[in-house]
Amino acid sequence: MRHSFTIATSSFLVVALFLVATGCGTNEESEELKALKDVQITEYEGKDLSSIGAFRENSIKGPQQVDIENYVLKVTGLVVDPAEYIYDDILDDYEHYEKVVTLDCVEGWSATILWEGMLIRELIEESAPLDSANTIIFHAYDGYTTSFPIEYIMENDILMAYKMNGVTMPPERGYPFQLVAESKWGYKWIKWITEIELSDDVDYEGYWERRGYSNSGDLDERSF
Ligand SMILES: Nc1nc2c(c(=O)[nH]1)N[C@H]1C(S)=C(S)[C@@H](COP(=O)(O)O)O[C@H]1N2
Ligand SMILES: [Mo]
Repeated sequence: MRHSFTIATSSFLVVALFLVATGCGTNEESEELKALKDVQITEYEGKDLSSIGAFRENSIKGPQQVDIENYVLKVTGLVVDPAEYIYDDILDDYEHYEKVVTLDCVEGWSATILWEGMLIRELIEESAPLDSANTIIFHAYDGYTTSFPIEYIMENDILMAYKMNGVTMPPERGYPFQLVAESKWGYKWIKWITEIELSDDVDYEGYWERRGYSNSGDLDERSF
């Protein structure tokens, strides 16, 4: 008995040490994020904002470092004119919008941020979707995907953000671009976007959707 107790205790210790070593359950921040805290804004039009550091980092493959010199954003699939854009095209050629929106993760935390970016529908209209396109699938640098009915993106002024709380989006948060999928659960807010694919597959399921999360991702519905 004594012997098995020792084994159970030591395996518990190994698991606990592993969790501490990998940073699980904690809210570790890089030096870069700490520095951004001093320059980001904390209030906007009377609304208190969360800190960029308030997010819990739980991306499927950890933070991605996108090499902006080689970065291209593609619009593909069921369109008349497939297109490719570099980072500066998105910042310079489209009207700039800002919005305070709250991201709610299914884990129970949320963050209210001033997002700055451009309207994705302007980009999609340029490629002229075919009539058969009814779904938009977003792809990311880490292999993550998620999708939406085309009307959600075209009719709701949905932003693709490049700034948070007045500063350029840091790598952990999705640099260069994160989708501001308002009224949807956090797993719909895809970071490190690389491709916007027009599709006719209404049943397409992204990374978390394939693992049981709701495909609509609507905040007012159950997520699982
Ligand atoms: N590319 C990519 N985007 C992603 C994720 C991811 O793992 N990879 N995680 C999603 C989830 S579950 C949430 S809650 C939000 C915010 O996650 P963060 O706190 O890790 O930034 O990003 C979403 N976008
Ligand atoms: Mo999440």
